[in-house]
Formats: sequence, C-alpha cells, structure tokens
Amino acid sequence: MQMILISDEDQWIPLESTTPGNIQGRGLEPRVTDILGMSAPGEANMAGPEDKPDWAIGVAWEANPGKSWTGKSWTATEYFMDVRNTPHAPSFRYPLVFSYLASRLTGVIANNRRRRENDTMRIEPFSGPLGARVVELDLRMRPDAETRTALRAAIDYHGVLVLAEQDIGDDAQVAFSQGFGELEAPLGFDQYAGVHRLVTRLANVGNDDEVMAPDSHHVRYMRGNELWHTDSSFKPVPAKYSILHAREIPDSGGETEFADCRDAYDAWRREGLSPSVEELEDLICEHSIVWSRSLIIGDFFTAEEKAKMPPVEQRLMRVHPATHRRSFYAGSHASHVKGWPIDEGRALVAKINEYCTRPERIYRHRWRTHDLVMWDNRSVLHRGRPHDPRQRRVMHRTTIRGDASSLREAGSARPQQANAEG
Ligand SMILES: O=C(O)CCC(=O)C(=O)O
Ligand SMILES: [Fe+2]
Repeated sequence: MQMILISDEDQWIPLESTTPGNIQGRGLEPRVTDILGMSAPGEANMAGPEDKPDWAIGVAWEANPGKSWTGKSWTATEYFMDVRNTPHAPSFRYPLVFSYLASRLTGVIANNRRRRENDTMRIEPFSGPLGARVVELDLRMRPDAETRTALRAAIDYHGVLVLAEQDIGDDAQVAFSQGFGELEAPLGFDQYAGVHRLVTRLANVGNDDEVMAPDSHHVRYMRGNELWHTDSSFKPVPAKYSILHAREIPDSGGETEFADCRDAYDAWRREGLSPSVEELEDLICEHSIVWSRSLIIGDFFTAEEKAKMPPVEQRLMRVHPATHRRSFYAGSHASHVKGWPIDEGRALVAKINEYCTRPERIYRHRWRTHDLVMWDNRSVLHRGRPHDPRQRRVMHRTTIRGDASSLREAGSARPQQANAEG
C-alpha cells in the first residue's frame, strides 16, 4: 500500500513510510508528527505493481514549535486528493477551522483554557485492521471544531475509536455527538424516563433501578444486539456513526465486538471468492428488524410495530464517501437479495456475514466504566456479548444519522446502473 504525504509546496509525494528520516530524505521539513492514514482504497485496487493509487486521505498533525501565538501545540489538517488524473495536485484540501480564534478575541478565557487541555490529543492505532485509541482528550472540555474534524477523519479511517475515562452525562454525550451530524431519535420502545430523548438506553436495569428479569420484554428485545449487525440498517436512512458510553458494567462478559467489513471485501477480492466482487457490486438486500429479531427471539413485535417498520433496501457493497474504500454491508438485519430466490439470497448473506466476522477482522472491546466507543456503521459490524443477567449493565448510545439511503451511493464499477436504483 502506497503512502502519500503532502509537502510544503502542496505536492503529493509517495513515501514508503512516514518516518521523519524518510521525509528528510526527500528534502522536506520533518514537521509532520503523525499521519493518520493515506492510502489507496484497499489493496484490491492496487492489483499490479504498476497500479497507481486513486486517492489519498489523511490527517497530518503539525507541531507548532514552542506553541503558536494561539497557544495551540498542534494543528491538524485533513487532506483528501483524487490522484487519478492529476497525480501531483490536490483536488481538495482544507485547513481546519481555528475556532478558538473567536473565543480569544472575545476574551473567553475559560474556553481557551478548556481547549488547551485537549491540545495534546493523539490517535494510537490498534495492531489489527481496525480500531484506534484516542488519548489525551477530555470530552468535558468540549472539543473544538478542529479536534472534531481530526476525530471524524480518524473514525472514517480506523472504523472504531476508543476514548477511555470520559465521565460525562447525557447532555455532554449528545452535544459531542451532534458535532458529527444530526442524531437519530430512538425507536419509541427504546425511550425511557429520565434519559435524554436522543439517547438510546441499553440496560438491564428498569426505571425502578432494579435488574430486570432475563425473560422480561426489554431484556429479550436487547438480545438482538448479540447478533452481528450494523445500526439502523433496517431504516431507509441507516446510521453513520454510533457512540456508546459505559455507565455501569458487569464484572465479566458484556464485551462489544467489532468486525472490519472493508478488510473482508479486500480479502474476498484478493482470494477471488465466488461470487466475484464484480458480481456482488450492485446487489441490493432487504433489511428488516422483524427478520433479525426472529432469528434470536422469534415473532417479537406486535402487528402495529411491524407496520411501522416495513423492510427497506440497502446496497450489499458500499463505498465509503470519505475514504473511498469498499466494504460489505450486511449484518443480521439483511435478510435476502432482491431479485434472487430467497434461499440463495439468505445463503449469500450468511456467507458474507461469516466472512466479515472471522477472528482476524475483530476488535473485542472489554469495557471499563466511562469508556466511550464510537464506530462507523458503514464499515464495521458489531455485536454485544452475553453476561451474567443478574449483574447490572447500563450503556447509553447516541446515533448519528447517515446522509442518505445506501441506494443513492453509486457503485463505481457500474455507476449508471447503481444510480438508476436511487
Ligand atoms: O450492548 C452492546 O455491547 C452492543 C449494543 C449495540 O448493538 C449498540 O449499542 O448499537
Ligand atoms: Fe448496535
């Protein structure tokens, strides 16, 4: 995989690695302290040695030596570039908003202090294909626009971000989440007294603060989360990011697992599995929460609830709008393939889900109280793991709405066909 780095002259230069030595070797200032990720859209598009990357994306953190006059010790800049036709000119680049300038001018000293607290934020990628830890970030200090942009690029690239020790309540979680887009309102039966109306509470503890019986209606409903899924794919506009905050956790069990569906796509293509990625490119699946719940808790919903949640259609393969990486998009809400015999479609969905969730593609998160984990539902599947039902587990989730139905995303192999579906 080719790395690309932007130089002082806005020239993009391929690098084998992004160590300062390498940068110096090319006559550039070693001022870039961290490259989030710049790569081609999966190795799949880099089939031959002469292949060139299509695009590059990344965030560069540049140290401000001795701190700049703004007091900031780093500057994050997000880069995106289409390198197909103009290999050495960025098509899109924006420096991030220096929002603290305004507060400085208006003399809001408290804001300045809060922002300085987060100046040392770092992203530390995990060793596997997905996930990274965000360190030195305190969400009580309301991240500024620049920090949010760096986080958004990080979540798009890594799929899962872990932020430990975030002792915040619903209001702060909602405010932080709204920085990434419009929030989904939870389904009616997912709303609870005393919980913010934009927060989905996943808990085995009722309004009376007692642990609910394992066979209670709500605990049974939540068992659906033990199946691999992508949030809200059963809604016409599925979720983009989900943000889950641990309020109370059991002594053992109750982990959440994440599987990298971009890595699965790349491997499927590399291994030449059947059907080929070209054959899969424009397939449409029907998604339904009535179907997915039936797999684990039977015929659960009332006729009225079912009528409110009719099946929807989603693409089986998605192209990430920021990273341009392809991934499978299925999970337990996907039931079958439009236009295929039902059994064959179900078998294909099962095969793809199994392939996406192989051990080498999984990050398992063992929760600690006040951990906050966010993930990109467009690229990863997730599931909750069982735990002792007598122990309390209380999680609060905010969910950022996607931009549109996946049907509106063009598959680039046959864009005219995919567009016709939208
Ligand atoms: O409880 C869990 O670990 C996962 C819950 C879940 O699926 C979600 O928060 O979207
Ligand atoms: Fe979920």
